Amino acid sequence: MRSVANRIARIFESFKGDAVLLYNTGLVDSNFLYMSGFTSGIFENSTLIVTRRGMLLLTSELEYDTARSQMPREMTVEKCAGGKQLGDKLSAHLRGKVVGVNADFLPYKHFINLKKLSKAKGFIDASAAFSDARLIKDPDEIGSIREAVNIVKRSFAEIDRYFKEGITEKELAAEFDYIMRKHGAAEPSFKTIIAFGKNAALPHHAPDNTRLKENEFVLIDAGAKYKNYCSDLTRTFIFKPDTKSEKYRRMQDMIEVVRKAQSLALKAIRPGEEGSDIHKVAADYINSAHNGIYKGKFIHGLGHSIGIDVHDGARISSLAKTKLEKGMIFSDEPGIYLVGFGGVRFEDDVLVEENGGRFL
Ligand SMILES: [Mn+2]
Repeated sequence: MRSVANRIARIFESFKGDAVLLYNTGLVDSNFLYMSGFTSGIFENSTLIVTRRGMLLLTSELEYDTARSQMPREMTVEKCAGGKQLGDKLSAHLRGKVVGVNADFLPYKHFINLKKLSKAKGFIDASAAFSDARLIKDPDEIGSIREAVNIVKRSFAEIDRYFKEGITEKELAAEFDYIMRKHGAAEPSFKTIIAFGKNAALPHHAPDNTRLKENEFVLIDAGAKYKNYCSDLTRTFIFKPDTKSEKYRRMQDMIEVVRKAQSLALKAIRPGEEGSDIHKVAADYINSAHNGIYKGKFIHGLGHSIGIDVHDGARISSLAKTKLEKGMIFSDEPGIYLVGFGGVRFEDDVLVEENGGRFL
């Protein structure tokens, strides 16, 4: 469990306060998962106090044993019923201190309550210290994301047996989610996108009752969660291609151009590169292909960092400034979208290594 000690050290390299207070509401703060490493339990309304010396978890009796069975060496667990008891424990540890909170997550109402209970000297936003630390993955995290990627790849390899005329996008999405779970996913890392035909021109299309027809795109954008970590991959298939049709030739060409853009971007990735330059490699290729017939049809950023959250803090786009470093994991997902016709996207997750990028 050395990784937990490293995480504490990394947080306090940039965060200059005395302690960080992470409070789960009905939802779980992903920084709570990052620090605890817990993969079982719900831990709603639980409180984690992180200091340079270690962590104190205050949780209900309900989850005390679940916490004890998973706690890293750096953690102490105490039962806490909330209310006055929470106030007593918080003020015992935080009175007069400078305390960090995760402003990306903690709702204002809860913040006001914690402020009153803790009697801290002051509060500062510690969210950047966490998002910066989380950008660089340690070997445990890389292993979990690699498995989350493999679950989706194995699912892509099986899903085509469900491609049949008349199946709806919703039905295919249900099959895909079931297959991912059979392969070990704790859950999908986001709502699976399935888009047939023209719907594939909408990057965030929600599966509906559209039915599959011959010689049409099947775009699947899906991710799995494994030990709290996400993957995010996209494949575009053509169902029962009519290889002599003009439509097929157009669809196939879009696939080839996107595939090539994706691999050119991958080859450009290495530590020290600027993310927006990597985006430009893919965008320039798509915009100039066949004298510009797809110019302006790649309508989103090339990628985003992936971790406990599927969009884990940083982006690769024409606008974002993100200096690539060893240990970062980003999606590489160019696309071409022709409204009224259809769209193509391919997405893989790239680990930035010493010598360049590598698909997980
Ligand atoms: Mn993505």
